[in-house]
Amino acid sequence: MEEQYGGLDKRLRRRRLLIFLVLLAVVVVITVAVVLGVTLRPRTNEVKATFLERCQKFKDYNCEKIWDAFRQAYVGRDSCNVPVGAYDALFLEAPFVPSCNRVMLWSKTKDVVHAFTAKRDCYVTLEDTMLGSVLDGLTWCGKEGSNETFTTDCPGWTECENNPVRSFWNQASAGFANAACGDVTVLLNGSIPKPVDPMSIFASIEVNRLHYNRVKKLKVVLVMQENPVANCKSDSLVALEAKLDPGMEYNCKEVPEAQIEECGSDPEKPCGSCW
Ligand code: JS2
Repeated sequence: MEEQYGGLDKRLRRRRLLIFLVLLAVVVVITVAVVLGVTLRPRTNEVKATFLERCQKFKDYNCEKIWDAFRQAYVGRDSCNVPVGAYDALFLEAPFVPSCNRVMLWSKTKDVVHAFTAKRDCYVTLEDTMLGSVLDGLTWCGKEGSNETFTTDCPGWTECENNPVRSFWNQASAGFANAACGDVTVLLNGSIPKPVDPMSIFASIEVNRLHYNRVKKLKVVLVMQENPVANCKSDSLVALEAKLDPGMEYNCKEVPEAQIEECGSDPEKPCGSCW
């Protein structure tokens, strides 16, 4: 008799364990589905809201029209098949305004540059222009068969050449450099062995577009922190000077980062005295 109950008890325990495992599996599947649904869901509204909010800070732009010109570059496309030319309509809708003696380029110095231009309006970086501003820090892509904008599951910068973010910044940097005239300033990083990295946007795209018929001088500010590893005589800087159009003036100054920060914070000081 006892064995019979013991067997019944065992079957009962086994059945309860089975029900528990099935319920646990259902909970796990639902949780994974919800997490994937949230992370991979389209974010059109979020990206569009940020885009329009930032765009509206600039006068005389039809922001809705610019958003439409922007999205048509990548929506519905394989996000490794968005070449720089996909953004042509966008840059026609919002071309860069020529800027003389105010263009500031940078490479591996984004934080110090934007901390400076946030306080002083004597220079303009790409990210201070309308198009550079609306997309600064954002990630976006489309998917074949979808009309939406995604911000997750997009290709990284090096994953494929023709991804939406990389093609935008490459095309924007080219357009911004083409609109430069007079003196151009570039802030480079003295804490790295090669302040002019040939693979960088500055070296591979922007420098090639500084032509003597518009740009008369390139001023390099080599930002020096504690224990710098480069100086104005470093190979990559000598090579930079050699690359410039004949006739274009060049100078390079090694400037402590603290001096740039301090000068940027003092509105009494003319920008030109900061280096
Ligand atoms: C801005 C982004 C993002 O002269 C500068 C700027 O004009 C920039 O557009 O290109 C130059 C800097 O690029 P570079 O020389 O490759 O230096 P880096 O420090 O390695 O570049 C950081 C990334 C520049 C392109 N870029 N620019 N805002 O949100 C942004 N995302 C990327 N990838």
